[in-house]
Amino acid sequence: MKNKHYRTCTLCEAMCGIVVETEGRQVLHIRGDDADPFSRGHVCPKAMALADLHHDEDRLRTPLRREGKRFVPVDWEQAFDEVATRLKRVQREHGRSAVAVYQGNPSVHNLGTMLTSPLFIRSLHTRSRFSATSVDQLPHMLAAYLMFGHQLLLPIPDIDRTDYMLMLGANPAVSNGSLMTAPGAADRLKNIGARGGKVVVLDPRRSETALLSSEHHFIRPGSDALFLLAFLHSLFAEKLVDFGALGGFIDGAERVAALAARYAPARVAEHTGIAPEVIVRLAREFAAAPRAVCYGRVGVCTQEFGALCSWLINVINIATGNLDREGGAMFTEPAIDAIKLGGSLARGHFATYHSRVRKLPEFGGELPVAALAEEIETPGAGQIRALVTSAGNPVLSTPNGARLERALGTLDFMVSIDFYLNETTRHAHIILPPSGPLEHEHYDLAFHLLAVRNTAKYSAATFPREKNARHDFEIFSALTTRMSDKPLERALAHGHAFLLEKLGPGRVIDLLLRTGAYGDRFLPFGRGLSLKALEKSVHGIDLGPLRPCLLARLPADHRKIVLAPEPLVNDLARLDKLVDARVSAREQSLEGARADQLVLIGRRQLRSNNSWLHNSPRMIKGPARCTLQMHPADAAARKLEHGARVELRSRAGMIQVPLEITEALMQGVVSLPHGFGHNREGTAQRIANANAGASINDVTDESRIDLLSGNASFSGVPVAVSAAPHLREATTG
Ligand SMILES: Nc1nc2c(c(=O)[nH]1)N[C@H]1C(S)=C(S)[C@@H](COP(=O)(O)OP(=O)(O)OC[C@H]3O[C@@H](n4cnc5c(=O)[nH]c(N)nc54)[C@H](O)[C@@H]3O)O[C@H]1N2
Ligand SMILES: Nc1nc2c(c(=O)[nH]1)N[C@H]1C(S)=C(S)[C@@H](COP(=O)(O)OP(=O)(O)OC[C@H]3O[C@@H](n4cnc5c(=O)[nH]c(N)nc54)[C@H](O)[C@@H]3O)O[C@H]1N2
Ligand code: SF4
Ligand SMILES: [Mo]
Repeated sequence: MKNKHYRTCTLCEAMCGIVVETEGRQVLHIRGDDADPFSRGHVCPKAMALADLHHDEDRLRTPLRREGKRFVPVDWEQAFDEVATRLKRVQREHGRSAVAVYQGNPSVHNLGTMLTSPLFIRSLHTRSRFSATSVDQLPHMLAAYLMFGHQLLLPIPDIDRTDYMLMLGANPAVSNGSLMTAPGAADRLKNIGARGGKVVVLDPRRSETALLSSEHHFIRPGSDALFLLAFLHSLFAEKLVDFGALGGFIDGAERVAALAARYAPARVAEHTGIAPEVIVRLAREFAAAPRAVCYGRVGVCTQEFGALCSWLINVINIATGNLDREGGAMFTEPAIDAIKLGGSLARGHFATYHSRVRKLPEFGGELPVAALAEEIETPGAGQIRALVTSAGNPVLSTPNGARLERALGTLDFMVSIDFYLNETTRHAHIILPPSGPLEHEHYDLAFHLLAVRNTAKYSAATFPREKNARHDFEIFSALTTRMSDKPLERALAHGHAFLLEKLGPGRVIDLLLRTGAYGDRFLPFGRGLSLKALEKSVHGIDLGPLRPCLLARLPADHRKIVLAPEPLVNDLARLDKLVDARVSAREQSLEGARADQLVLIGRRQLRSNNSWLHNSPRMIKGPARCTLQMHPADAAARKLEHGARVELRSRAGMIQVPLEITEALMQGVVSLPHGFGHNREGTAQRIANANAGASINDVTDESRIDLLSGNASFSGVPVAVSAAPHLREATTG
């Protein structure tokens, strides 16, 4: 029998409503749900990948245990027991922190994982915690923590009501928006222009978003903090600063004014590649716009001054009265509010301890993943000897993945919770494959918090999980109960597991919805939200546009916005070194370094989801996309031709890729997508293996990070490019 299921796509942050047409266990088709009040029918090509993923014969369906070079199926209980026994053995012999955890990006798109992985991690009592946060949005969270007193108080651009959007290092036309859940972001951007507003994009590449914008400027990779400081300089110098309604709640305005005074547009022009008069004009336009917002994403986070950028973007919004104001950068009031629920525990902390080898700061209890390899390799007390990965592929997604990969091979024990045998999980001794995205219910705990409207939506499972399958939450519960030794912990773990297994995550959502801001509070005829209400409204419920609410959302002991947090102010010295001093060759990345050197940036693609949709026939079809883009002048200087195979070398490593010559790139900059490199022996993703490409993270550098936050710095890696010598194989394989 044919059926229609309404649900939310969980592949990216956009939360598009989809209609999944099924027959038996087959997915016939997936399309956008026109009746979803938030996404209004929008989907991107990736939605269909959910069907491919569901049917993928390479998707693992039973636990695997490595024996020599082979993986053999084992049953679940045996696998759980062995994982617990071996993790405990490592901890007994080498201490609790000898077991590390890495949680990847899909964790936050998985309700069961969100509800159960924290308890599992607690049961490990380890300081060796890592996640994709430190290759992504960590600087924004740090800025929020230092300025607003809570790591989750992330300002969201009010894209539907703004008149002026200044965007740095983001490409929502492809990514569909990030820390800005806005399904159909490209249309929303076009609407800004259509209502007489302006979108200005700063990007070293004329991106798909730049093509939709009113104005685009090339900016040198890693120089955004200088641009933002000069922009602030202009605001102060021209007396355009107006804090608006938040005026009485700001600490440190004079300090920021004094700091900005040091960065005249002329001083930064050479470094940023943006003329002083352009900076001054943009500042004037921004201040004059009735409603304006400055927004920056991955391109400004994953660079050497990521935290400074995140801070300065907030400062610009605040100094022009655009924070917490309609059309500016706003805060959400979600139906299930992690900020309220998490209490003081969720606020975060910073640098309360440091990594063992490089002394990098923790943030919110996690260490920067750029330090994972060295923590495995370096002997001594606290050395990592075992690793749990869940929903992550750090071999392809973290800087110098090749080094990490070598380190993984030396672990005493590794377990991966993942449904693919890929570049990372092939190193595991045990792989625990969870059910697929269509086989479990869903409520977005993370992305309603980051959405441009307040909305709520619940999706029932499209298919029941197969009999012998386990959901992520069942895997975590099984491991937590086995790892919890202390009586109280054990009781808690068993209670938690029992409740979730008996009731399912949906009941937890019900409780949280009903007691939340829009809840029915369990009143018999209450009209508020409950699971039942959401089950009836299969397309989701719109709870209205964002409203000014920051003052009510600030933690009780943090009544003021800290405009000039000490750690950020102090970090300016590091930036100044680059502007003023003669700097060593490696530090010259802002200036393109040596004449033969180029700097590398990434390039997200519409039919790709970080490293893991390349086994979908529909996603990988078409011309090869793992190409190195280069400006014609840079190609001519190296006598390189379009389509030639080139060798890309950095301090960290070397790869070979085909060259694509294009004027879309700033001179001196080259661009390569991430998530490829499926040529590793022993992986089992046939379509991805046949379209392997090379991994950019074999050349990105774990020693180049944002020193303040510890975030990876993928943008601006110095590289040399030359014609590939014939018959030489890529280094990895
Ligand atoms: N199709 C697709 N969608 C995705 C993903 C995917 O892999 N594929 N991934 C999802 C994830 S996990 C995330 S976090 C989001 C990310 O969402 P976005 O941040 O919007 O995506 P990116 O394409 O990484 O955009 C970064 C932009 O920064 C530019 N850039 C690079 N270096 C610099 C620099 O130094 N300064 C400036 N100003 N710009 C720079 C790049 O050219 C690029 O255009 O996308 C999500 N959506
Ligand atoms: N050079 C460079 N590197 C980058 C970036 C960049 O722009 N440039 N972007 C960075 C960013 S923003 C991010 S978020 C990271 C992503 O980094 P990661 O999260 O480490 O990597 P992914 O490629 O997202 O891998 C996700 C894994 O989760 C598995 N998976 C998918 N769904 C589920 C599920 O429901 N349960 C479980 N258990 N497993 C699941 C997939 O099979 C896959 O193996 O990459 C980062 N790396
Ligand atoms: S934009 Fe994101 S949420 Fe929407 S269909 Fe594409 S992958 Fe799914
Ligand atoms: Mo990400």
